[in-house]
Amino acid sequence: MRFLQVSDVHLGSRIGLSWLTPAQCEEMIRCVKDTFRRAMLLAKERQVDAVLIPGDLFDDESVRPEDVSWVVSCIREISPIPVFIAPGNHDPYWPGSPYHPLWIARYPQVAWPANAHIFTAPSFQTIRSEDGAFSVTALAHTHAGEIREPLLSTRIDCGSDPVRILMVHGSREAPGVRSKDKTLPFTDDDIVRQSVSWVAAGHYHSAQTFTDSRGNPAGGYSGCPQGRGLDECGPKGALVVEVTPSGAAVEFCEIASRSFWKVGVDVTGKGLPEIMGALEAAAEAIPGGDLLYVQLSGRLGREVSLELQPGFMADRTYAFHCDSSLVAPDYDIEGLLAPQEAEGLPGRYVRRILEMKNAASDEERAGVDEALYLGLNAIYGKAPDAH
Ligand SMILES: [Mn+2]
Repeated sequence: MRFLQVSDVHLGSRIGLSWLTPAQCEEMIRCVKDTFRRAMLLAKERQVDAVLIPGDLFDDESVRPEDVSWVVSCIREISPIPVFIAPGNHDPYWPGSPYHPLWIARYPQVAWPANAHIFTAPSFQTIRSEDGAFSVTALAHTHAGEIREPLLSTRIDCGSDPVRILMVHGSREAPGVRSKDKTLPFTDDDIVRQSVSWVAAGHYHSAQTFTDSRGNPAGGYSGCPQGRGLDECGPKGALVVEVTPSGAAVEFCEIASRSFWKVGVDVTGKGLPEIMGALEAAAEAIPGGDLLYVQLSGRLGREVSLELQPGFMADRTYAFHCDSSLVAPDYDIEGLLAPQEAEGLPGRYVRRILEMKNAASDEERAGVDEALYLGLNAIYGKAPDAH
């Protein structure tokens, strides 16, 4: 059996990033919609037995009816492939939600197709496939608040079909995994306890897979399929999960229309041509048509101007921004030690600080260096973001 797993689309998100133009923000909102359709088309292309959506398909209940219609039409387009939706903490099932009969009554143009199976109960329920080959068990978040109870700490009844899928919109707690908006927490032991074929998890926006005690894939997050900002950088997509009697195999499929990338460049000791070379190399390393944000850091030579040509990188990226707010100016320390500088304030300051540095212990030296630059910044009236 083959499944496509996609979650955390957050359709209807507002995207307002200060480093993008309003038109680029609009385009990224469009990309979120496009990507959902790409996910559905991938499901059709890969001839999956079902699509699994473990939560946060919509960003919140203010989603526009036309956006819900879009989702509905994309799901109808892949009929009869069943699409299982478990509402998450962003799109909980309650009267304000686009899954609810009261909402649908207000917007009769939105009719969920027969192949959409939406979980609506706050406790785990199981839906069996028509042919009895597999079942999907899930619950619906019914409010935007967190679910504190570790509901997976006891074994959930997932029926006895040969292939059993459990969908959960919650926070995996494991060493090195940072939990945002912790809700419905579970551990890897909780996953193993369920004894199901695959746990389709949503809520985290980065793809990750977790394994059972023998190292076999037991479940995973697809992450969000389309990044919406710098906290959602890199390749984004969906999972194609193949379940066989010997276990599950997972494939991450990139489907994002445009990806965000954030790259750091240290300008210390570099001239403008070298800095531009580093920016070009950063753009070279990512697919054309993506969004690149470069964070410059380090000390910039006083003679170097960071003026980039208007439209620089416009042919290689969809959006490009070079952030120099962390760049500090560099100083000609040798020059300030020259005899002709000996009487001036900067010269006297540098000489005195370097005397202190020579007398300092190894641990103190970094602090003395910092004092050197802070003092020179003050003398020259330079803030770190003066460039
Ligand atoms: Mn969530």
